[in-house]
Amino acid sequence: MVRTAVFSSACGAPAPAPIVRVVSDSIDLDGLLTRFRGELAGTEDEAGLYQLQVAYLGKKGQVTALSKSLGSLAPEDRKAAGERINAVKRACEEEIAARAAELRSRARQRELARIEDVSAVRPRALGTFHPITQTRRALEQVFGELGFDIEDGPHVEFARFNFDDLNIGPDHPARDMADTFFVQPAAGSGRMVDELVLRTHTSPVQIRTMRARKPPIRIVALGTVFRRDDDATHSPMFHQIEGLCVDEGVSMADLRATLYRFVGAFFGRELEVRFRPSFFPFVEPGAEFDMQCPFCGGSGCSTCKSSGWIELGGSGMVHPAVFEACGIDPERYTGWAFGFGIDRMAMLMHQIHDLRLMFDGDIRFAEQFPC
Ligand code: FA5
Repeated sequence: MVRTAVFSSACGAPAPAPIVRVVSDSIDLDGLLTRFRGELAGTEDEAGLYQLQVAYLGKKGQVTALSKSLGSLAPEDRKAAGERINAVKRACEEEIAARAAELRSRARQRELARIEDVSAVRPRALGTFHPITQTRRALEQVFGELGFDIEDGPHVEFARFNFDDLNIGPDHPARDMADTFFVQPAAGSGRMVDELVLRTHTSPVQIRTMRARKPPIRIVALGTVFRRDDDATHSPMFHQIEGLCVDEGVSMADLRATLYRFVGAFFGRELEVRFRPSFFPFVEPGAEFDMQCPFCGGSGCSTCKSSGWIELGGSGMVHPAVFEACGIDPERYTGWAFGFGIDRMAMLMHQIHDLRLMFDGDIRFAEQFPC
């Protein structure tokens, strides 16, 4: 029997409009469910599903409204009505979830159909770091582990920091136009500027560091430098690493021990280090330093040209004139510095014989050095 009991307010006043007949028959609940299913079948995307969910199960949704109206039923009818409304609610929830899964699956099928042969998709080639970047990072890591801070400096540098404060006087050949790229101040700027150059080495970072910090200092600076050079082993743009240590009582023995520790950690085996007297205006005494060849261990091979040694770079004790230019007392402090080419180190490690290959930008070259 269809009882057309309409929900009414608890105080007995007539309800504003019939909501649905739920008591003891299922006509309107069935009708609601039928309507819901019709709308669900016509829903083709996630946004539509969401709207449907709100319309039926949301705070102001049709099913929720029925639940809220239970209080207006006769007490003996409430339990049965509540169970039936809950069953409808569960059915709506389950069917929405099933439809969502169906829509997702269909979307995936469409996507797979679009790609004709999944196995024919070629994996995208991953890039690698340039061998110079790889070498630079490895150097940073080793010196970081040895307790050095990493410092940086600008590529366009004051001639004073690049030359004068490093005890490189006005007549030094490095200051010649044939060796150095000079930077012109903007025409008509009317400003008095110090002479600017593209830094020819990383040694001006020594000056910047000692002007900014008081000893103890233990830093490395890695970066790009520029010189008017161009052949198979010299590039106009290349990379150097600079090391600087300043403190009381620092000696050349500390420098040798540090370089020894560095090559051992970098090449993963014990290698001797040796000095050969040399001249750099900013150190006294100055020395070139070599390491035992990491490929033959010193017995002689084609890489070390049968000498057993590989030349690495320049080094020495910081010149008192450099300390004075930076406001550091040379009576109290001593220090050492070293510098060498990162590109040459990368060439050595990868047995590359022409430096220009590094800068040609040929992807086939770069691909040979996966990291
Ligand atoms: C210097 O540049 C000094 N500033 C190094 C130094 C630092 C000495 C601290 C003492 C104390 P040199 O001009 O020799 O030194 O260059 C150092 C290294 O840079 C060389 O051994 C070489 O490996 C590399 N190099 C120099 N010129 C080029 C170039 N044109 N292309 C590639 N690498 C180069």
